[in-house]
Amino acid sequence: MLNKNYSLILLISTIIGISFWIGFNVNLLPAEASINAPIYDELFKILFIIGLILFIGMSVIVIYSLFKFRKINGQNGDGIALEGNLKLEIIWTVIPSIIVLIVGLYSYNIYDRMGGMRELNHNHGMINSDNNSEKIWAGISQNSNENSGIQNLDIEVSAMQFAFLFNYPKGEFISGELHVPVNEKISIKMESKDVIHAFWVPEFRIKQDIIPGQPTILNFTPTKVGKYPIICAELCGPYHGGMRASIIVEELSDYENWFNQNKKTKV
Ligand SMILES: [Cu+2]
Repeated sequence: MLNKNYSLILLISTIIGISFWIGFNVNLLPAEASINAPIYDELFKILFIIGLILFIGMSVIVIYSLFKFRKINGQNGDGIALEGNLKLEIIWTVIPSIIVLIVGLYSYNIYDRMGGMRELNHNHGMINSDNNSEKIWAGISQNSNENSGIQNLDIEVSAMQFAFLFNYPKGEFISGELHVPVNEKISIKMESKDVIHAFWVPEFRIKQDIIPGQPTILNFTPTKVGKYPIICAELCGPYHGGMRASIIVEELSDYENWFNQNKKTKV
């Protein structure tokens, strides 16, 4: 009996060990290109490991049962039916409850660290004083209380069937590509011209709905120079699948060059 218990503990520890190893060494996610990405990936790893423990554990039980409980020659039934097993029922209620509770609290902590619980405000008031009183409905606010030191960084996103347009009010121009400098706090204000869309950058691990009549904001800090896809993540019509744009993260000097080339010269 003692031996059986030891091998069971050994088996469970091996499964947990393998799951942790895979969880920390197999990366299924795209590049981490914003401050939010590593925070989000922490949660993903934990969920992935829990999933792996369950998957490997169940597979082992199924394969074991296939051999252990095979029909023996001459056997004509399933044997005496089992009824109730209080110990087992307590175990399979308590353990999942604890896991779900921990995942819930941990997800809250991750959302908080990503800025989800912070008060929203937006610095677009400088362009149009009316904006100060405008109600912002929702968004992730990573850096609401701090201002980026960079000028010309106000960006307004318009979403429509089936495109994103990026308005740079300080330069009075509209772009089809979103350009932002690396390692700067970016705050975008988003509005929809028609139906609900969503602004999703997988490499940044952020997604925010864009809702007609209710401006939303999204704050993020890109950490890696490169070109990443912006994908509409809300089924918005027949060409929803083609509703994509690009975000180009570049060094500050490159961003300023691009901005200066595009801005309308003031008379
Ligand atoms: Cu869309």
